[in-house]
Amino acid sequence: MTLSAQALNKLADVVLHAQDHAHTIPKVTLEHPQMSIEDGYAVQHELRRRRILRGERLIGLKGGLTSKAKMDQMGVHSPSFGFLTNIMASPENAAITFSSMIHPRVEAEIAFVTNRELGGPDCTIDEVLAATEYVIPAVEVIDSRFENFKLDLISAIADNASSCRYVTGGRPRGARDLDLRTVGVVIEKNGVIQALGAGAAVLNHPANSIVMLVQHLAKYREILPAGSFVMTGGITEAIPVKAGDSIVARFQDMGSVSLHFV
Ligand code: 0L1
Ligand code: MG
Repeated sequence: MTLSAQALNKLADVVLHAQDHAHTIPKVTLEHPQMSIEDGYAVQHELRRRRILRGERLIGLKGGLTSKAKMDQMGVHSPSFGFLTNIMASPENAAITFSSMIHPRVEAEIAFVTNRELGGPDCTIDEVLAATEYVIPAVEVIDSRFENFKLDLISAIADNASSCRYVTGGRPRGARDLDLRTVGVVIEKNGVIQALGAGAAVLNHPANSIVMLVQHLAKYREILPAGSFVMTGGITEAIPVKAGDSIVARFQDMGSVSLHFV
């Protein structure tokens, strides 16, 4: 860690204010170029602590930047992790208020719900699949608080991996009833296909995103508890949206997720 407790708290103030009031801020690494990834997570952990203190419930975790398309789009080379609270959840067919966000983008993801604790640095894909109650289609709405969505890995981590909203839908399926690598996904905006891909775009297998998350948690002596909801990361690049746009993400053999922006 390179940041003092005082600097870390000040950054948490600034980022949380930007998240709450939907305004942009400069990348946190501009003021603190020496910041490390650990510092980024320290800011994120402070955001989580404050959100829970003010009454939000922790619903789950997410892997971000887990596909080559996303890494290329954002110019970074490794995944990030973030947290999800109840105020970020929106129901299927939700009308999402565009003015509560800055420059949102949507991405189609496969989410997992676990039924057994996962922990340790040696977690495997097989252990993740064996500990999965079901997988379910999801759309994440990300909204970087950084100007022009220009970010670096450390800044994105400090901004809770751009978390903003998420919607689940379609049909829950057993993780071993599908080949999650070849599950196809098509994402449409206003009836026009914007991007398509398959589950393997996420680290060769979406369950690998959870393996990496569990390894990440192990560094902080944390585990992924039974009953966790985890979004594994966008299968394609993220699609920009504006007020009036309707999104449908169609998942092969898993149904679809719809939402629109008002
Ligand atoms: O869910 C994501 O992939 C977001 C990671 C953070 C970077 C970004 O805003 O794309
Ligand atoms: Mg995502």
